[in-house]
Amino acid sequence: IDVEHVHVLREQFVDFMLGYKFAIDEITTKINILREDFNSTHEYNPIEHVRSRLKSPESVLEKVQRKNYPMNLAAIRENVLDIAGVRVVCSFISDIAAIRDRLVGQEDITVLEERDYIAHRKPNGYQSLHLIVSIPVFRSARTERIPVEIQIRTIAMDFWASLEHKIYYKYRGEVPPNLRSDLAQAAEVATQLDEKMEALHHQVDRTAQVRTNPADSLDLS
Ligand code: 0O2
Repeated sequence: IDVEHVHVLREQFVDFMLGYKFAIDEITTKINILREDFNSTHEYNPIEHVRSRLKSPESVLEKVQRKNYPMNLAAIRENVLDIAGVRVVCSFISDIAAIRDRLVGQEDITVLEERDYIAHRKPNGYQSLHLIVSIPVFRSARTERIPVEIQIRTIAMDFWASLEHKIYYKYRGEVPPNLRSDLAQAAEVATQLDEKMEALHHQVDRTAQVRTNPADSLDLS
């Protein structure tokens, strides 16, 4: 391989990664629109915060090697589906489905994969709803469909996951059994907190309805 060829490959890779950055921009805009619209029409904000990350070129290439995928851009596009990642942190469990449904229902979004680690919690206690979607990105010379991994979870699930992530890295994946069982217990507590908060949330909602419209509440009872 000569120097010129390496230069071309590098440019192609930089351009390839740029598509993922644009896909993150598109999804983030969609989520911000949902957030603002919810706020305006329901006076309610189901989204606490949104984070996004673009996988570094090193970790994309590391994953391709680790998983033995062919080393070309088409194969990377097809196989490495978490290059673009967006995490939506919601206040309550019911917000997760509300956000999911409103994203999945948009006609330019195609769901490639969905993993519900809330209905089916991972053995270590991890909970989150994972969607892999693809979205068109309109570039100056062409349109590309780019996959984006969207993780939707509550604040409690996010709190748990960020601590577990730190512990996992600290022990390089070999978490001692006592810590593992403490983490599983903490996940259970997080679920209980989520359920309690959800119940409280509904209670507050009902009280607010009675206050603003006492006649309606009489009809309901
Ligand atoms: P980062 O730094 O967040 O990107 P694969 O991605 O193919 O290796 P798989 O099984 O296809 O794995 O994906 P999965 O498990 O549906 O989701 C992968 C991502 O979800 C992870 O990305 C984490 O962000 C999150 N995740 C999954 N399981 C756990 C877990 O047990 N604990 C925590 N804290 N996060 C988890 P990365 O690439 O690992 O990390």
